[in-house]
Amino acid sequence: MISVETPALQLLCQPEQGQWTLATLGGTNPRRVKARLGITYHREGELYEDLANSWLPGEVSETGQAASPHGPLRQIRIAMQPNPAGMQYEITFALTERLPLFLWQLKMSNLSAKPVWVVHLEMLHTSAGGLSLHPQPGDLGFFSHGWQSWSYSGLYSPDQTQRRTRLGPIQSPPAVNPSTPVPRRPGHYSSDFYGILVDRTHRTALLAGFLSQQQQFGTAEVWMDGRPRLRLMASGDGARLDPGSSLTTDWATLAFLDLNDPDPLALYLDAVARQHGMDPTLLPDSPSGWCSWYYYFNHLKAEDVERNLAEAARRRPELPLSIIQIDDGFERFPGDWFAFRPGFPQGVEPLAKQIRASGFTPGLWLAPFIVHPRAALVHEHPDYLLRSERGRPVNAGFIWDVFTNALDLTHPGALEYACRSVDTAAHEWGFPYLKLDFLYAGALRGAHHDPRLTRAQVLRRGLEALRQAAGAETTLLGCGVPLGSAIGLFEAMRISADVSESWLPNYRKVQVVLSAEPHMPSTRNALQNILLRAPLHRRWWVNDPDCLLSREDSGLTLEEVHTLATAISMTGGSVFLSDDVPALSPERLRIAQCVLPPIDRRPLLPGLKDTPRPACG
Ligand code: 9PG
Repeated sequence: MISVETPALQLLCQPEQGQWTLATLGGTNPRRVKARLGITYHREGELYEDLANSWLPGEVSETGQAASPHGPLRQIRIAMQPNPAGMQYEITFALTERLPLFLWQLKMSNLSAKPVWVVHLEMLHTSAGGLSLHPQPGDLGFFSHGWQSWSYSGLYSPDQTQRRTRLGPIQSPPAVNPSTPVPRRPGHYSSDFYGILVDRTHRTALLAGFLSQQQQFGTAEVWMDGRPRLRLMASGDGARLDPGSSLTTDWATLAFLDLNDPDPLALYLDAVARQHGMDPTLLPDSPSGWCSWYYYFNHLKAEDVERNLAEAARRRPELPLSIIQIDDGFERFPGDWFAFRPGFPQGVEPLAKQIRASGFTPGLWLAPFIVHPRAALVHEHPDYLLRSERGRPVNAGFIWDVFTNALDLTHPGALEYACRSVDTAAHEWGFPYLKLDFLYAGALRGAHHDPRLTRAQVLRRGLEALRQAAGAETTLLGCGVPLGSAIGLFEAMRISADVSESWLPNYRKVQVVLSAEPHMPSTRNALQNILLRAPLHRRWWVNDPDCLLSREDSGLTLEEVHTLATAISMTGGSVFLSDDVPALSPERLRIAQCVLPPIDRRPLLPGLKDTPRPACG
């Protein structure tokens, strides 16, 4: 038994039993997690599971102190002898001295002569009865955090079934992490990057997650049928670990939260920012602007941009917008970034000049990782596409009325091509503000050109390359991005599903079946994440709650427009109007004026983590 403690927490390790216990110290309400680890991999066609029972033989353990972005750590490091299969493991447990945070990390080295394929690294599964938030049982809930910008985030009571898409290959590739289980029974929930088990009766909670997502996608899973159980996984994605190579997980973390604290997530969210070397005070102010998408969609023409620009310039004193952002609709097909549609005979460069000359910042949409199947790129560079084991381009979801494909970012030519679109838009066409969309397409499953990387590594490296291509002077808004992968690389981030001209999801005005879809464009779905992800604002980036549709004929009622305007405004993120500005009535213009300029303060949302509300729609 080895132990280490800080004023707030105590960790007990039992290497011979492969078990550890984290307990709170002091206070009237002792809380405890007793857990095990497990690593699963394939070797020569057989499945192995290591670390599940014992961390012996031949371990060397040491306790010590180390520096970290979170201040001094008290550590226990257990370095094991290689096992008979030639796998060697090292486990590092750490308590932060000044904060009540517990961190741990696994390292796996392949010292054998054969490659292995890593399935998953189970960072934690609680032992029977090993999870206690309070001596008396309480009314439990689980906060599930969606994978990417558009994916549903919300709190569940044990009698609810987790919201999921029923549209399989149409919606799952964009919205769902393929390594995160999709629970179908009440009481069983999953969450991406971090999740929170809440005891609403005793106003306490346990957050389980990761401080970064640079190495593996992380998933928290909870069972609340009976005594609660928790599991935390890092996905190996079947990536190959060659002889002589090793892998290390991102830091996993557990934090006991106090729900009476008005800002209970600060402990975790600030630690994640620090882990990425971020200083949130250096983030730009929340911007305001106009976006073409939700009025013109992809029927946009250059003259529509010009008319709205002229109107925005005329109304500038009473309508303080700063960015004029051209969305999807200028390019021939997503993937063909250097060929324009007939509505943009001169491309977008002259528009950037006009926008700048009128005193606004030119913004442009790009989707550098997704490929429309009719793009010329598909024939010019078939090797750039991510393919399945059988050689078929993988499905990136049903978007723009077609099943789309994606680039294989481990192919150097493909990544270079993606970066060239960003570099050209920023440095040749003159757009200092870029909305980079559909970035989840860089994290799909497939037979990658380089099979040694996890999907999280492929995506993070792809995003880092885009950041470098854009240059430090360009402002990047991420959209459709797995959130944990983007921290520290984007100034602004879409944190919700698309708003739409309808409260409920629909396809060509058909609502049946689709109204329960949780991630599809719809004003209700957007509002859910605008509220639930408000605490991320000015911590990980500037939140983008998507656009305000103010016009009379959008299909939203006046009350719905008011609700959207209020949520966008009160949660402090960017404020973008997406109407035909010259056609707005004075009353509807007034709604936009009321929410400008952006408030830019992070709100406190009492009760967010301990009631099922807001349960929009
Ligand atoms: C441009 C749009 C806008 C918008 C983005 C993104 O699930 N879906 O099928 C789906 C389609 C489009 C979409 C989101 C989801 O919208 O969020 O602001 O830029 O692309 O095509």
